[in-house]
Amino acid sequence: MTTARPELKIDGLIAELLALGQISEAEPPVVTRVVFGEADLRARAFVKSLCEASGLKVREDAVGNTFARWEGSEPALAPIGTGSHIDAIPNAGLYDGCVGVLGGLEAIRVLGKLGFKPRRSIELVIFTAEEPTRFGIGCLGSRMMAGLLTPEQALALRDKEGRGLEGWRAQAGFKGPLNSVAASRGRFHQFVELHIEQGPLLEQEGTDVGLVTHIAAPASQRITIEGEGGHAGGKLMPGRKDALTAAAELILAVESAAKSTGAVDTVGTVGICDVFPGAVNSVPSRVLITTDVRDIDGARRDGVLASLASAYDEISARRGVKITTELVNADPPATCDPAIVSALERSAIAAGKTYRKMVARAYHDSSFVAFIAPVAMLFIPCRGGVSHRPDEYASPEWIGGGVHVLSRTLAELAS
Ligand code: HGY
Ligand code: MN
Ligand code: MN
Repeated sequence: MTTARPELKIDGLIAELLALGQISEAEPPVVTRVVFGEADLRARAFVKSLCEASGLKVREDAVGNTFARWEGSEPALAPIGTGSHIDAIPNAGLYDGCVGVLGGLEAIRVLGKLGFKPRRSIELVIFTAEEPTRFGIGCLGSRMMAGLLTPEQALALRDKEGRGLEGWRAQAGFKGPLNSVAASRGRFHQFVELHIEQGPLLEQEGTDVGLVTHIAAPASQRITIEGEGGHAGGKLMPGRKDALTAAAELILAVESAAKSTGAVDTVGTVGICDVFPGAVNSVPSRVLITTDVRDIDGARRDGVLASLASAYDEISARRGVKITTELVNADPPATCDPAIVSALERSAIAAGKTYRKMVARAYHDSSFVAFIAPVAMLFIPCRGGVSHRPDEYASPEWIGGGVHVLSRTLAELAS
């Protein structure tokens, strides 16, 4: 593999990222792209056209996971995988996931220009629904590939309007039996995901890239609180069973339980709070909240969930409200493969990039690919550590550094 490398010109990549960012359900620069929605389908078509224009063979599976393959000289060997997602939560930015997909494509194009010929095929993957927005569970496509979500479980998923996966995927044009999505161990020989850090460390330290060693363990719940409701004027305070003030105690319990472990790696968030009937002069009778509790230590995270369960029981008894919890997912932390992390380290050194080992606090598709292949992640800085906001930003220099290290790593792994 020649070490000389044309100064990585990634103007094309930046233009592609900006163009992809314009494909949104919201007014740019706000990016909202919920799986199987019109913007998601346009974004998929755009990225697929870039892959085909780069000579990659594109295919999609029954749930829309998309594979763009650069055939190697030994096509029977398990491929090297890279990629991420292009769906985006409401009010998001244009770099989360997309840097890993378009940056992965650019890394492949750079290798092609250098005359590299892969022995193992290289597959760029766009995973379906990394974000939980539509169906409430994250990493739908990679989770199904890993066999951690069965077709039956997937078909039982519903969106807020009660519409299921079957209708959405059919409308998006994805056919075929869902049991064809699950892949066996060894589907990829190795898998590397490029992603923005979604945290402040790399920028604060002025470090070019992060080599991820562990990916945090996410758990999410849907919790319904049912009280009595009633007239805001006529229903006196004594004996009220207000679902929203009870929910407020649950929300604060999530915050204090996450803080109480004393470990900075434990985080707890309530991101959704739907109030019924939602009238100014009606005592809330029902509230739905979602909790998201994470830690890089799975047992510590589970300890938080257990302590919250008893807090909910206490609130329910004291306030006379019914609290129903539904566990959506409780995934283990993922460990990155040391051999791939070492390859990333060699590439960073060869590319003259500073690096540090670190944990991933967001979850990623690699968390689930880890069940069917050795994985590792390569982080680049993002401004202020900001993500899941329209002002999310990664500079061309940061992106170029990530693509440079990724391209060297793919070349090493695919040789
Ligand atoms: O929530 C996450 O960690 C990811 O961005 N979906
Ligand atoms: Mn995200
Ligand atoms: Mn992401």
